[in-house]
Amino acid sequence: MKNHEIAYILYEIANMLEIKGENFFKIRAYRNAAHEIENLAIDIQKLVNQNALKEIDGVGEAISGKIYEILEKGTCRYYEELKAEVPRGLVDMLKIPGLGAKRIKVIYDNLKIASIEELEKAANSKQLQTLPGIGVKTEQSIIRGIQMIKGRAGRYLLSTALSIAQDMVTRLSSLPSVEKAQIAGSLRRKKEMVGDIDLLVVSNSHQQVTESFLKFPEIREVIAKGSTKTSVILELGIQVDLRVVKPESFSAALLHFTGSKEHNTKLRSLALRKGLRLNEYGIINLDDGEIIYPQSEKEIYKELGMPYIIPEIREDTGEVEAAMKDSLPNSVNLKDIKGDLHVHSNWSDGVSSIEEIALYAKKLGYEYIAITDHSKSLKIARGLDEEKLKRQLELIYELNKKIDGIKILSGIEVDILSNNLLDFNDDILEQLDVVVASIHTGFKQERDKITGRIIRACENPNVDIIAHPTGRLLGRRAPYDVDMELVLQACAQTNTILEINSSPDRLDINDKLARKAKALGLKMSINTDAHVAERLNDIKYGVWVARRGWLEKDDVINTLPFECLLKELNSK
Ligand code: DGT
Ligand code: CA
Ligand code: CA
Ligand code: ZN
Repeated sequence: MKNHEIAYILYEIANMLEIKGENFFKIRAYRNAAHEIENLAIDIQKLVNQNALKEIDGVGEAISGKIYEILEKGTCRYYEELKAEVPRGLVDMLKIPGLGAKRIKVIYDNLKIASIEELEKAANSKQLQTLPGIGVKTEQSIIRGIQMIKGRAGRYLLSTALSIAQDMVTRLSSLPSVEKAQIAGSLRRKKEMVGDIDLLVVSNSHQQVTESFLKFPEIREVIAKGSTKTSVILELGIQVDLRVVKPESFSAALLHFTGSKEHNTKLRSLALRKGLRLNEYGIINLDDGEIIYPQSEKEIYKELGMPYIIPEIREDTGEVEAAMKDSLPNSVNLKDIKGDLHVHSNWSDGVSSIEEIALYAKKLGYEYIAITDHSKSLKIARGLDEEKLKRQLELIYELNKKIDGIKILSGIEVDILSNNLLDFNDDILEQLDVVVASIHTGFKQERDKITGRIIRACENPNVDIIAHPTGRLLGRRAPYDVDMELVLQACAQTNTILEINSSPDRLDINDKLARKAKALGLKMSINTDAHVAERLNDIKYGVWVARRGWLEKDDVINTLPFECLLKELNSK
């Protein structure tokens, strides 16, 4: 059990106690303990081993007993009893902004409403405003609150969903009744955020697979159990749809459940024009009613008269038409990447030393790696001043003599200051191999101002790359108000490279912007912005953005061999 899993259960207990109308202090005690555990710097199991659980603020006799129980069994009796007693939907309703436990209880007691869907219907049909303590205004605010969580809830970072899904695929694959298990849906298309996890399993025994699957300990709730599909909600809130298919239908099912729906629809109407019906079981010839079971997705595309289309671009944004004309992109691959041009070391706010980073990059098979620590104004990130940067340059020079098989490029992530200027003068910047410029302050400035700051940076001949151009954090922070059309134009005019930041919560620029940038002839660099050597592995997320943006190897400068890269960086 991880700390956050234990914290989750304690929060849930607090929520259910609140719905039940229990004592305020008791509820607060559970919330406080959950909060402390969530923020603990060490693994809670270690504290237990040292018999030091009660040293956590807010953890007394009662709560520590439950933590022991949870660590041992994955859950505790108290939690299970509460879950049996309090309808799940009521706890979910607590997430609606402006709706507290008291009102939820009033609504439940009077109308027996126990889910957000029912609540939304009741609010829309004006049933809530008649209840004690709830007027027209509250009803309206409940409607807005539901809309808000609907827009946000239910979408998860690709990285989160992928690690859960891969773990499940491994366990499913090891079941004796399972021939093969595979990820489908938007997760296979590598969308930046996904609605749920779609899994496809090949087996001759649907029932055995389903039975074993439902025993997975992280399942909180079963929401549908049919003859072809089982849907569950995990403790973390994410939904998993499991479909079991017969071996002969695997490829047709994979194509179908990978989607997108729009891509499928287009393929199906194309098939019909050829006298074929395409569905999740196979391809039916409408003349003689015979069914073909294709051996691969490629065979299906071939049957429809086109080459294989990679999952990442199956969004019906022109890929089928391009395939018919045999003009699909020759998509960039992970193995094309020869280096990373945006990495932080322990000289600023990173964790790894430059040597560790270089050796890790070498292990990944890279030819080069750029060290781009923060610049002096970014105090919270321990940005480097001119003096420290000079010393770093000397160290990089030495390390390059010492380490074979990888080139370390000197660089900086120079701040684009709120006043339009860069954090370093040109005489400093021109000494570096790579200059990455980015915004870390003044996010709330007006559109013209922010756009102007970035364009000004593009105009500086020493700036090679604009990093995380929109500043968004997925699910947490909207982009700052920047006119990306103008930024793209400025990059095109000044020969400035745009970054695809691979950090899973950034993915900035996104797939759509990448495609636009390519259309303007821009070059991009897929960088990790890693702050610890292992995170150089995040590069795959950036490659997926690039593939979704129809990019080819030539559009990405860090696919170039070392000498060509230097030429490209010096060409501005
Ligand atoms: P998501 O989950 O919102 O991130 O997006 P998807 O694409 O994973 O959507 P999901 O999970 O509802 O369905 C998985 C795939 O199943 C979808 O991409 C295509 C296929 N599919 C689902 N419903 C339909 C449908 O009504 N018609 C067709 N043609 N395909 C469907
Ligand atoms: Ca899905
Ligand atoms: Ca689904
Ligand atoms: Zn950075």
